This record gives sequence, C-alpha cells and structure tokens, in this order.
Amino acid sequence: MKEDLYKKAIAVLDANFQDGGFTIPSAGLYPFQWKWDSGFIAIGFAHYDVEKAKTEMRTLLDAQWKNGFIPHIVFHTENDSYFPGADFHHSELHPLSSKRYRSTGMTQPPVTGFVLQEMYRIADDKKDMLNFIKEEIDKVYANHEYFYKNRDPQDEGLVYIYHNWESGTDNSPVWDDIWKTMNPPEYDFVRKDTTHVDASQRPSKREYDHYLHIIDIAKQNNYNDAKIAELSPFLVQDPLFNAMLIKSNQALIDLYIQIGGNEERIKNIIKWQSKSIKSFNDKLFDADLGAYVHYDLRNENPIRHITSSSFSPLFANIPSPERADVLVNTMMDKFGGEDKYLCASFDPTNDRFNPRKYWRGPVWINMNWMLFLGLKNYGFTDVAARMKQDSIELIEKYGFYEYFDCRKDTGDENPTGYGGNNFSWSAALFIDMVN
Ligand code: 9YW
Repeated sequence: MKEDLYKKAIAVLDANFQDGGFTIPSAGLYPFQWKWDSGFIAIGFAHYDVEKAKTEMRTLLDAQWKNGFIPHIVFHTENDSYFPGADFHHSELHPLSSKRYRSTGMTQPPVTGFVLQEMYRIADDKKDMLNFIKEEIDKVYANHEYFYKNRDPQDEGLVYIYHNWESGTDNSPVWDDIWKTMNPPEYDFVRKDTTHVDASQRPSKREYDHYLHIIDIAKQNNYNDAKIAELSPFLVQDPLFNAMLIKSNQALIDLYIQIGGNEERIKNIIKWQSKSIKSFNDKLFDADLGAYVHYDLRNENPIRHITSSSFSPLFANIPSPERADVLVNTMMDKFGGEDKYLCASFDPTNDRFNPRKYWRGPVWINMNWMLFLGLKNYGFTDVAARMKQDSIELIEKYGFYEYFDCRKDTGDENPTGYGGNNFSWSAALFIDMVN
C-alpha cells in the first residue's frame, strides 16, 4: 500500500511540474508558482529527481526583486482560472520588482534557507549539491536582509506580515478580530476558487473584500514597505512566519560555515538570530494559554488563540526544553484526543473551530511535517511518531488532498479530503516522511 502511494506521490509531483521549470500546487485551483509550496515541493523532488528540485528553487529565486524580496506567487503564464491574478496585483508598481516575471507584491513564509539545507541532507552527491547551494545561497541571505531591514519597524528581531496571504494560513480565525477593525468596500469580482472547490471549504466573499482592500492600500503606495508599515490595517507578527525565518537563519549559518569564508554575513545572521529568538520567547509566548500566539502590531495587542502555528517554534528550536514540555502538553490536551488526527490548524475547543473550512480547523500536511521534525528534535518520540502516522493515515484514507478533517468520525456517509486534490506539497512531504 505504502509503495503504491509512494509511486502515486511521484506521479502527482511529476504531473504538476510545468515546462517553465516550476510546479503548480494543484491543477485548476492554483495554476502558478507559490513560494512556500515550491520549497516543500523541492524537498520531495530531492528524493528522486534532484535536477527538478534544483530547477524548482532556481526558478523561484530567479523571481527575486532587486531589494531581496521574494514574491508569494510568480505568474509564469497567463491563466484565468485563478483570482486575483497578475492584472490585479500589478507588481510592476514597485520600482525594484522583477522585470522578467510578473508576481504579487506580497511574500510568504521564508522557507528557502531551510529547504537548501534539507536538499543537502537528502542529496546523494553532496559535492554537486553544495555547488548548487553556493550559486543560490546569497539570494536567500539577501531575502533575510530585506526582512530585517524593512519588516521590523521597532527593531525587535520580529518581522511583520502585512497581509493574511503572507502567513500562508489564509482564513485563520486569528484574523477575525482584525477584520472587525476594518470596513472595506464591497468589491465586484468573480471568484474562481469556488468553481474548483465547494464554497463551504473556502473563505467567504466578505473575507475576500478584506483581502483585496489591503492589497489596494499597498498598491496605492506602490508596494513601498515604509508606507505599508505606516498604513496597512493588517500588520502582524506571526509565530509561524518568524519561526521559519529563524529556522532558515540557522540553515544559512550552517551552510555558510560549511562553504567557508562569508565571515561578515555569518556575523550578521548570528546578530539577527539571537535578537529574534529572544524577542520571540519574550513577546510571543502566552504563559496562560501555554502556547505561542500572534501579535497584532497595528493595534498593539496579542491575538490570544491557539493554532497549529503556535507549535511551529518547535521546528526552529526556539523554546527551552521546559517550555517545549508546556507546548506539547497544550497540543495533546486540546488537539490530541484519540478521536482526532493530529494536528488541527485551529484549536478544536474554540467556538471558531470549523473542521472543514481551510485554515479554520483542518489538518495540513506541511504543518504536520514541520511539527513532526520539531517534536523529534526535542525528543518527543511518541508524539512525533503519532504526528507522522496520522499524516500517513490521512493520505492513505483520502488521497493527496490539500487539507483534511481532523475528526476520525466525520459523520459523513462518504468522507473525503478537502480543497484541491493531487496537491503537490501533500505528495512531496509524504515522500520525505516515509523516506
Ligand atoms: C489562495 C497554494 C496556496 C498556499 C497557501 C494556501 C492556499 C491560495 O494555497 O492559498 O488562493 O489564497 O492557503 O498557504 O500556499 O497552495
């Protein structure tokens, strides 16, 4: 069974790989290159087709802007099966945007550093992979420098996101309170996502109004970072985003040491890193909840809800062993009942939990993959094994879907996975987990 699934996973990835040297997340629903998807996909490819893995990363990094920014979607082709496309985003408004690729003017979690390190770990031919990394690594460094220079207005070592799409966890209930502070216009537009996926599994029209309005404000200011920091109604320090930055910082340090030279760069990253880890622990840990939380930088208050992002610091070695214990207790207490698969994306004991709706509850394989590695690293062997086993079981039961109901008994006659099918990162990270 697992061997068949392994072959199927490879078939999913190969079918989603495009002539332009990038992989779509899911046919129809997501027809372009997404930043953090690409990173996870490259990890999957690295196990069986190293050249595709390199191509995926090269193509993504090739779309980098002159200021180091890497966009969240690269529009390689014209395709009207997705909204909002290149004609809505207008990345060319920013003077330093790529002249070669049209893209969005927002980013996604900084995966590229740790992905290069994972590719090195997986590669059989280490020398060849290190040569590839030498070609690309300075672009990742420039990306981190961009974040620390432009996304940390109070110089705390914690970078902000200015849009919920930058978090990767698009319609998380965490954003609900921010939406209440805004009153966007009613936009007139044609949704494309709900032609591919049932509307009950996707964000609402009113939520989309908020998403579009934030982009409009950024566009009115030509995607200028300082202006966005001043004016965006959405400005959040996200634990997942910052944990991935910290994980990638460490990867850059390790890889630069291995390459040799680069003393100046290593010194800078170490400086960013120690400040980031300290602030992360001081500011984002909520002792009463026993979890890390998001911080609303625009309205200056913590957003006190537990999500799967709350546990992501385990992946980046951020909590002390004592705090990691607290975190895992919270996870098992609220998310880990025997009637559930790990790990719901939102607190199942909270009223806002919805087991079928995108980031408001369903299980996502990329989060499980990160949590599995983090738990393993801290020595939580049993919980790590369950995280992996639950992920595999969900895929065995339903297929390579985008997200899954965490309830073992959904009450449906024909239970199914949700969102897009033949979803690339579910396939890619399955390949990594069973290897
Ligand atoms: C959208 C591609 C992307 C992921 C995001 C996920 C979803 C798409 O799909 O967003 O239209 O907003 O939330 O994390 O990168 O797989």
